Amino acid sequence: MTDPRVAIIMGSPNDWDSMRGAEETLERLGIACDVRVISAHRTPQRLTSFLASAEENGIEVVIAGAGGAAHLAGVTAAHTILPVLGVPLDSSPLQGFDALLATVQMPKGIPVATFAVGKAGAANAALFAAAILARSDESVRKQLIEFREAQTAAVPERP
Ligand code: RP5
Repeated sequence: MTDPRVAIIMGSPNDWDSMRGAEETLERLGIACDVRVISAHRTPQRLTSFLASAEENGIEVVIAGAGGAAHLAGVTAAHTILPVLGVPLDSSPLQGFDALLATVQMPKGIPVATFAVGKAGAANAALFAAAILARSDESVRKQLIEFREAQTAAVPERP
């Protein structure tokens, strides 16, 4: 496998069931990724040290999944100019609505691209990361086109 170009970070090991689809999607598109558990509040130093070297380590996009008062994507975006794709997760009594608002409502100046709550968002964040890479990588572009074609072909004309 080549060097990771996408980082997938999540606030808790308990987020992995929701976030594994991001890794699977990137794998299907032939994009190497680095998957880490990093919490903005429980492991703040892990976050800053990971982000301090992410760009020089070849990371081009960061996907950040978190639930509850989900500040991981926002804090990540504050520490890097890499594109940050936020995935709100359904891990609290508010069923992800809290995480959705926390992720999408970034104050002006530090953007986080926010995806759907949960597994759909994780997979779509990976597809979006691929779309970013595809702008300058013809092989990723081809993989993405093939993915779309296979997805279309898999939809039956009748139920
Ligand atoms: C967030 O708190 C994590 O992203 C997770 O979704 C949520 C709950 O974490 P655990 O208490 O299950 O580890 O930081």
